Amino acid sequence: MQENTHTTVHQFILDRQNDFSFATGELSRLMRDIILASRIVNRDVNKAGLMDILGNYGSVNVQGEEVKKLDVRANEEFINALKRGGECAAVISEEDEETNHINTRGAYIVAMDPLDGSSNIDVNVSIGTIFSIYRRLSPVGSEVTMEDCLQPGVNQVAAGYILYGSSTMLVYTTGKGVNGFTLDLSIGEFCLSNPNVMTPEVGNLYSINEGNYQKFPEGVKNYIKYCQEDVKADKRPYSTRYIGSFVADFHRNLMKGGIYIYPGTDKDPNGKLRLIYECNPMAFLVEQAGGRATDGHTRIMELTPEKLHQRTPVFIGSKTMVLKAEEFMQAQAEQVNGG
Ligand code: AHM
Ligand code: MG
Repeated sequence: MQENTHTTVHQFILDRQNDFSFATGELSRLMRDIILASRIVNRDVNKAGLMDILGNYGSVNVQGEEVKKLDVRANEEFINALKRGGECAAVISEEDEETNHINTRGAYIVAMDPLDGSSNIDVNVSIGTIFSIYRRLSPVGSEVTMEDCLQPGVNQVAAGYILYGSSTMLVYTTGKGVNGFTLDLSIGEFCLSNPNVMTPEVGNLYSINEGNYQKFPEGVKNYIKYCQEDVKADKRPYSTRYIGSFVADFHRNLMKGGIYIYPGTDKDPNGKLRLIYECNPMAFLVEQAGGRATDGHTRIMELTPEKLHQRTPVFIGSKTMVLKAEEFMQAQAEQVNGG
């Protein structure tokens, strides 16, 4: 029989335990809990059409059982795994308005979007889970405070995503580079497939919902024009690629080189994506892979959250491309201030 020589994610974490900011094994156990829940969610995602879990939350299936939307169910799976594990003090989730207080003896705060890309869930298009881990600021054993939950992204000790795509992948960082693992269904383990991921300095993909073009700030409109110009020397015009699932769009651009933008508009100056559990974890990952993430002016990870579900504009991806988009935003700001 052929020997399986793949490194599983658990082996990888054990080997790298000293890389963790806190080498006590707690963070490894927290990762173990997240990974377990992601495998359960992966199973549900793969069988979604057969499980009465597509569609709207609140309805009742033919057996008279309550039908749970897949994102609600994923939220429960992650929270249950984190409750069982004991290392997590509280969870901030896109699915819950308030913080979930889990265990006062836990040392970590987990922020997550259990299943991002909800518009794609029912139509079999890639979706993902995004997670971010902070060490709590208040003493272990006490109640978790709002200050624990509203930490800036620079305080993250780990972050990552699970992409439920043509294969299922886990990509994460603990601040020492980015590594990617592919779920091998035959053994039920994530195995190292993409060690030391670095994103290209520049790519030729731009990802933005251009249906909103009329509402975009001038700086973004001008950057899109720049992307579309015919300049062979720097691979322009770039190609548009937009799935509408942040994890899938981010992952493709991370691997191939590109920029993802969800800008603010006059009506929604903070855009759509959430700072704590969507933008900060991706910003941590992209920076660790050599890329850049800003709100058009300021580094995402230096923004101070004021509320749990705060939104922020986001420009994220290959460094040179994000810097160029910022130049256009800066030019717009100068024009406004000058005039
Ligand atoms: P969600 O958290 O409700 O799923 O919304 C986040 C999603 C992202 O995955 C995606 O990039 C974006 O919203 C797409 O929004 P739009 O349809 O406005 O382009
Ligand atoms: Mg989301």
